[in-house]
Amino acid sequence: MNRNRFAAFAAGTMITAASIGLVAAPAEANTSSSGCTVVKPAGPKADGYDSSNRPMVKYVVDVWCNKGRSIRIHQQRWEEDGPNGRGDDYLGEKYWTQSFLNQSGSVRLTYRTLLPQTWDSGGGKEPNEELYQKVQFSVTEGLTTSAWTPFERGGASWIFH
Ligand SMILES: [Ca+2]
Ligand SMILES: [Ca+2]
Repeated sequence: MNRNRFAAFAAGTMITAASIGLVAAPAEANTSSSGCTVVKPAGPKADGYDSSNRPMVKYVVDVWCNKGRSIRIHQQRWEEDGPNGRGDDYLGEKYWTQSFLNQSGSVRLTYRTLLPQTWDSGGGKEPNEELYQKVQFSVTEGLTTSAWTPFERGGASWIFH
């Protein structure tokens, strides 16, 4: 390898290492249990308007399971008032069940709903909502069903009215 080719090789190696670092960091925040993984839940995104012109938001939960698993997912939706979760507004919950009996795979679960109007800790109407979701799950394989994982809380999205 001549000097120029080596320099190009070394630069390419460094870029690869940096890329791996960027990819690995969020993966550590995922939750895995009993052959399934749920990606750390993201904050919802603004998602257009309903037929009455009210703003909508969309929540996404990404799930991956090994073959032979059935997963039950429990989502709670909250609005942040803080600090440390005290005074946060509970907005609702949803359950999904997905089966991966014949092959491993992934699925993206979505839930679209109205942007809520909540109150801040001082009793005023919020000009923007800080929305987040918490997700836990349980996995069934054959006759065995795992305990629910602890809730994993995602980051909050600021969505303006
Ligand atoms: Ca708030
Ligand atoms: Ca609030």
